[in-house]
Order: sequence, then C-alpha cells, then structure tokens
Amino acid sequence: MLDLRAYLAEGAKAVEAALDALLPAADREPRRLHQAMRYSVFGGGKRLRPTLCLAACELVGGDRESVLPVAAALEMVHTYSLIHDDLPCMDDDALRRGRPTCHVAFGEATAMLAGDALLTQAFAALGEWAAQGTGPAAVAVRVIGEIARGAGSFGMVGGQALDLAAEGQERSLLELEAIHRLKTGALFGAALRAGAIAGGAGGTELAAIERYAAEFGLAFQIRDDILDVVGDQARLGKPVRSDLRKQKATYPAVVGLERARILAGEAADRATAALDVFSPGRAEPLRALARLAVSREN
Ligand code: GRG
Repeated sequence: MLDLRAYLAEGAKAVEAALDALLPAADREPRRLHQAMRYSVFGGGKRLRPTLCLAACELVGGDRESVLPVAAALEMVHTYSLIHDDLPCMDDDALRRGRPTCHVAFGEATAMLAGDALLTQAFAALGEWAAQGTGPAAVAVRVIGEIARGAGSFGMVGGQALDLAAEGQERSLLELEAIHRLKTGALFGAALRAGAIAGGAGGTELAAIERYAAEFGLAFQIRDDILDVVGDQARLGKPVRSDLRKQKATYPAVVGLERARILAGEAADRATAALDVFSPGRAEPLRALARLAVSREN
C-alpha cells in the first residue's frame, strides 16, 4: 500500500530543490523582483502539478529525475497564475497559501512582474532542459508545446477569461464544466501529458492518461468549489466563501452541496478506472492522487 503522504513529501522536496536551482537568487538584481518570485514559489503549496508530471513519467517507465526541470517549470507557471489571479484587477485576494498575497507583500506592480517573470522563467528552464537532454529533440519540443498550450488562451488563461465573463451570470452545469476544463483542468492535463511524453509514453498509454487527466481536473475543481463553502480558512490558507461573494458559478451553487460531492466522487472513480490499462502497482500513485483530489481539506 502506497504511503501517499511520504510520496507527496518526497516529490515536493525534489521539486523544491529543482526550483531553487532554476530560480534567480534573491540577492541578484533586480532584487525585489527576485524576492517576490521566490516569496510566492516557496510560500507553501501542495505541488500537485509537478507531482502529477513525475507520477505520469514513472507510470510509463520514464526516469523521474530527468523530468524534474519540467515539473519545476509547471510549478512556476502555476504560481504565476495564482499571483495574477489574486491581483486587485482579478480576485483581489489578500491571503494565499496562508500568507499575504504577493501584491500585498510587494506591491501591485512588482507582483505583476513577478508573475510575468515566473512564466518566462518556466520556459527558459524548459529550453535549457531541452538543450541538455539526451533524448530526441522532438520529444522535448512536444513537452514544451503541451505546457504552452495548457497555460495559454486555449487553456488556463482562456478559462480564466471565461470565468471572469461568467461572474454574476447564471451558468448551466455544462457551461461550468467547460470553464473549469480550461481554467483548472488544462494545466493538470499539460502536467500529466508532459510527464508521460517525456517518459516515452506510447499512444494507448497517453490516451489513458488523457482520460485520467480530464476526470482528475473535474474532481479537483468540484472539491475546490465545495471547500469554498465548507472549508476552513486557516487550513486552506486562502479566504473561504469568496465564490459566493463574487457571485461565481460553482458546483454547489448550481447543483447543491450533496450532489456536488457525488459528482466529485464519480469523477475520481472514472479517473482511477482510466488507469486500468496499467499494472495496479504502477498506477497506484495516480490512483491515490485522484482520491486525494476529492478528500482533501486544503
Ligand atoms: C493566468 C490570471 C491567470 C489565472 C489562471 C489557475 C487560475 C486561472 C487561477 C488560480 C486561482 C484558482 C483559485 C483557481 C481554481 C483552482 C485552483 C487552480 C486552485 C489552486 O491550486 P492548488 O490547490 O494550489 O493546487 P496550491 O497552493 O496547493 O499550489
């Protein structure tokens, strides 16, 4: 039986070491900018996207050490999205990962630049990884393309745009799913696909991982919506009931809390079932992560 807590802690430790090596030092000019980047990256966080990337790589027989820079780049992209999402022009939140948000700690302009610089640093790190790699260049280029697409206007940023446009409006379950597929699901999908492609996945393996990714993203987001209603601010490290305040369409708002719990569980079940093509031992980390997505308290 997998010890998920130990598995997550070990992954986070390796990813944080890679992040430390790939991010500019805090005493290098422009210092305030580099301090803000590090403040947000090292301010906690579950490190789920890098963990999914490493797990997908291992699942298909790849070497997790060799994809650590890819995993670290995904966390940089994710952290940039959190910094920008918290800005006054978007969600205007003061608390993230249990600490003052980047713009509260460093000012709005520096926070915006820290987000910009994290996004570009992610692709600089990916470029270096591709240049130093021993595998085929085409594989590395595919990995970079996956992350760019997952992060951009057909992925996470596009989902954020749709989410902002939906504020204060009635949304059907289908419309809600379409928003979350992009806003939250696209980067999870990119993390899983990037890890699998870098690990040498074949067509059937990649298709199974893509099915898992879609269901994982849905399960994670429904739980996120539920936690906004029933979660504890100290444990979450971010404000609760903010979706309600901002009149955001959420699963509990559209289908009620109980139905939302059922839908999250069903999505997690479909995610684990998608991994049936792999041997049970190898698939265990991703299966456990899908269960965590719907049982987590933060
Ligand atoms: C590019 C501005 C911009 C936004 C993109 C992802 C996103 C849209 C915004 C982040 C804010 C948010 C609450 C998104 C919905 C769910 C989500 C991605 C939560 C945060 O992810 P976790 O729980 O966070 O993995 P940690 O802190 O553990 O890394």
